[in-house]
Amino acid sequence: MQNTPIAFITGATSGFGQAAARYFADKGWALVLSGRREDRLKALSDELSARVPVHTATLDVRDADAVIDMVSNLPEGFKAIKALVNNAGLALAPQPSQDVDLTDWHTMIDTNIKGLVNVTHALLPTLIATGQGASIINIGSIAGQWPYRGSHVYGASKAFVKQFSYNLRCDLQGTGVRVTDLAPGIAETEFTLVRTKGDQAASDALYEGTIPLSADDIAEQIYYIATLPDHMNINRLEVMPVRQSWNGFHIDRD
Ligand code: NDP
Ligand code: 8X3
Repeated sequence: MQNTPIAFITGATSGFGQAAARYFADKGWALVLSGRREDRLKALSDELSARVPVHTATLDVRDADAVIDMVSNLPEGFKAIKALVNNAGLALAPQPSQDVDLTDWHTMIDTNIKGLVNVTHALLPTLIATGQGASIINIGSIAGQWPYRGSHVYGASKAFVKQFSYNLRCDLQGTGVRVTDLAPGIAETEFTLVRTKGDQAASDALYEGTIPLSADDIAEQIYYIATLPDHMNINRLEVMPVRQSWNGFHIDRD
């Protein structure tokens, strides 16, 4: 246990976070896993804890006090975090800005921006203490770089993730802690089900007839970033499926 590296993964109840938990467990890492759905955390812990040490905590990343409490009370053996995977996040409201409820914008800001900041702030002292070889892997998105209709606050929140990652790197210069903005394109998870508020047909239609990224594809990239030689930092890694590329500009005509 002494030399077992520990990964702290938010949003481990589904999609990328869950796949990353499995991937890191396969490689022998100890895990601190969080998310709001307790039953899923328990199931994942039951699955993985026979192989590696696992600590789970039901956590809403929007609750700054709860984040501080959880991080301050990590049990012995789970304190020396080596990789923070800031993955918890969501998109809501695929319709244009003018048709979106303000509460949906607030939820994305509170989760994707404030939640990520809450967790990062709580774990920075730990990561700096780990020093050389520690990583913060922030899950951004292609939406943080490329505009498209219906992306509004979601894409803007991921642009925050990108710039925050770069700025953190400046402040962490000399500590050995790496920071990466991992920016995936379309990937089949529960993401679109959440974005459409439970419209399974819309989710199925989005992924139908193409080959999106899988959660396992992204888990592999997360692990790759976390295990690079200590002197290397990938600043931003944008990954799309081959069958996704950019759209053209829209021109309004008479
Ligand atoms: P999923 O919906 O499958 O997983 C999202 C995870 O985030 C869940 O585990 C969920 O857990 C957690 N989460 C959401 N809100 C909160 C919260 N307030 N507090 C704690 N945990 C929360 O989607 P993905 O795996 O696809 O998404 C993971 C990340 O990847 C997100 O940041 C997303 O924006 C990003 N992304 C996704 C892409 C895609 O196409 N799928 C592409 C690019 C980026 P619970 O509900 O149990 O709290
Ligand atoms: C979401 C990626 O391709 O749906 O982060 O815009 S995409």
